[in-house]
Amino acid sequence: MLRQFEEGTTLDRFIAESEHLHPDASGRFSALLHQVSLASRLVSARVNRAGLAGMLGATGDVNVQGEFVQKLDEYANEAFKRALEHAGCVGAIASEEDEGPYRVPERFYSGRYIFCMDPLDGSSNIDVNATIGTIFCVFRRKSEEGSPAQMSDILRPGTDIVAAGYVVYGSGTMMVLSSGRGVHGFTLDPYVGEFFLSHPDIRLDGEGRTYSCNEGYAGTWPDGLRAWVDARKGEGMGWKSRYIGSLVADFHRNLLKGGIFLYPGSKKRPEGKLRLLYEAFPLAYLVEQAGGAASDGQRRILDLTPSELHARTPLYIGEKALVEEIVEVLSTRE
Ligand code: P6P
Repeated sequence: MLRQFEEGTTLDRFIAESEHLHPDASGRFSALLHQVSLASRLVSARVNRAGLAGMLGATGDVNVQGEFVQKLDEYANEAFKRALEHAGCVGAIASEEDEGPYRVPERFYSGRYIFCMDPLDGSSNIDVNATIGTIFCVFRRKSEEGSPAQMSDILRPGTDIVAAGYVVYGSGTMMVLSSGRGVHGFTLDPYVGEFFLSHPDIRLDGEGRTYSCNEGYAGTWPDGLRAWVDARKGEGMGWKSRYIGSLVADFHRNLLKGGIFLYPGSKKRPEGKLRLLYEAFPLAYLVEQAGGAASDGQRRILDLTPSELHARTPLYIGEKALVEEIVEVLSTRE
């Protein structure tokens, strides 16, 4: 579909053309994407002024994760919830920042979609001006729209995802999105306030030679994984190590340039650190749409179902052949 588009197509046009592909479309999904675009532009403007607007630093609160809430975390969480709740398209929003699901208030229509998000991933990097981002995925609810959304609408297998994306707030702001027909990147022109198609049909070509992991924890990894990473450091192996410590930034680099991102579990924390519902799921959906793979070390990420809203998972994601190599290594570890 997008091949008809010259680069420079707007996100709005992409949304409209996507809707035309679904004859029975009600426009609710388009409304959801428009509101995500609005919230992303609000957060982008705030992130880019954070230093000046006194938005750096912590609020003094601690969130459900036990992490210090950064002012921008809170702002982003509110921006996406306010933008979505009245649009008649979502029934509930599951957010990293909230203990439980945010059900749409009764004064608004409880729509047909469930929106799961990490509103501002990587926020521990805010004060050092490192790239951060919003990560999200969308389910179509199983319960009757118009009624209060249920937990069973939210705790679903990743294979039920109907769309996913992220917004990376870096040197520029870019939204990377898929609703099942490939992965497409839209770059924000802050002077126009519009996202323009800059990266149509992003594909992983299997040539990546970058591994991305926090080697400070190598002592806690499964032995086989440590050996795999060490083997890539050999003279003339042609591998690079890149790790920003912001999942959305590390993933975005690997999606555009190839490679693999590794966040293993450890003996102390076998489930790892990253969240399944609103970090691993969205990126796994995107990477598979781009021809890559995502595993928890044994199982395909999208085949998993979260046991609770903030369930964690180990994450190995990127070039398909590299993920398969890692899974093989981990399956034969002593
Ligand atoms: P570590 C950021 O805090 C985050 O949640 C992800 O964005 C990132 O990939 C990970 O944690 C970094 O964790 O343990 O390497 O600092």
